[in-house]
Amino acid sequence: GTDVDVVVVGGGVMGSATAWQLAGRGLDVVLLERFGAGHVHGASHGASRLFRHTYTEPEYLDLVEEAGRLWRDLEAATGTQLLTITGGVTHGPGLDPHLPDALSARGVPFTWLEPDEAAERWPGLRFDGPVLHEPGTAGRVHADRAVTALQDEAARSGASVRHDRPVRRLEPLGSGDAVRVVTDDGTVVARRVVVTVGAWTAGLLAGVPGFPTGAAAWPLVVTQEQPAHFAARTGAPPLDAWPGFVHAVAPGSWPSGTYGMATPGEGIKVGFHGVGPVTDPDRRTFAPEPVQLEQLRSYVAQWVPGADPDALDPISCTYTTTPESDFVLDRRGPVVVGAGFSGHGFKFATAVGRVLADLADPRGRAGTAGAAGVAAADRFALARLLDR
Ligand code: PYC
Repeated sequence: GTDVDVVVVGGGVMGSATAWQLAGRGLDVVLLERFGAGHVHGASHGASRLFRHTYTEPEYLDLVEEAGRLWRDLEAATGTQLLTITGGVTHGPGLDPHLPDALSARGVPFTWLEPDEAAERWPGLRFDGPVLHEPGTAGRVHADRAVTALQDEAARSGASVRHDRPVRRLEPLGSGDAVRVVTDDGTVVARRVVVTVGAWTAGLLAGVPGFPTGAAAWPLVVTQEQPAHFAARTGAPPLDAWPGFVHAVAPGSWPSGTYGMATPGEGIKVGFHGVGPVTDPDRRTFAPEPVQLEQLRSYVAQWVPGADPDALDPISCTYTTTPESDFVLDRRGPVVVGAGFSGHGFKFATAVGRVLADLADPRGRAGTAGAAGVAAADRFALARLLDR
């Protein structure tokens, strides 16, 4: 027999959202997180993440629209503000020329501004060519509050949320319809397991039938990224008047893009997207790489006149990146995997939780991401990553 319906391994935002969805459906769920609440070892800590619709792919547009509705549902259920609309701007020579059509086709409102008009409107920033402004549907997700809200709601629906519980092994049982989850304090047998462990994905799944035996077979690159919080300069616009921003530099040049947003309580977060050194999540130094930090300071000096490049507080987090930056949302046997969020996943977390819950629901027939209702979800299939 089994002890529970589903064990979710990994209590970052993706696992917490999955546990929230599963418990809300009346399933018996255990969420196991290896570190303490609010830890900084993964990719879900800190106060803010960008929320924006600036994608051209229908799969991501579907997901972000659903995620926006679900963030609002979670806010209503918890009485906590989780998504603040500040507007968002995208500029730079790498701005995808297909974006306007993709947004228009969805009815996502946006306007174009000349760079000097935009600089007048947001004097904390400088702009590099025409600026696409998404005024009413972009902003920031309150990241650490969101993780807490998801876990609280999961627990309110009956999930058991356990911190400081590293999972050592997953052992699918002979019948193929249950998994023994081995921890230091014993085992739990579940009908399904959801693995949402970010940088630890290849390690935890090594040797589980249906998955590659060694980390080398997973084209997942784990990097240590190092955005920073910069203090606003005296006279800069108030923090709640800053838009989220993405500066898309030309493809192939370095860095490929820079992003940022004001984060009340922390300052102005600015980071290069996905350029950090490859790391081992168990052997990270958390120390900023000095050349990149210097490049970030000089970026801020040039492009973010409202922030003080000399008053900064570095952040360290991981990215787990797939070859095309597409997520993995799929199931093999009783094991469901959500991985490879490639530094752009947080905004989608509530919808990702819904997809992973569909895949994991032992009463459902959703054996693949496609069946779980993600349009053309081939994009998210494990085979795309592993069987290349
Ligand atoms: O997807 O908007 C994004 C993002 C911002 C920083 C990293 N990714």
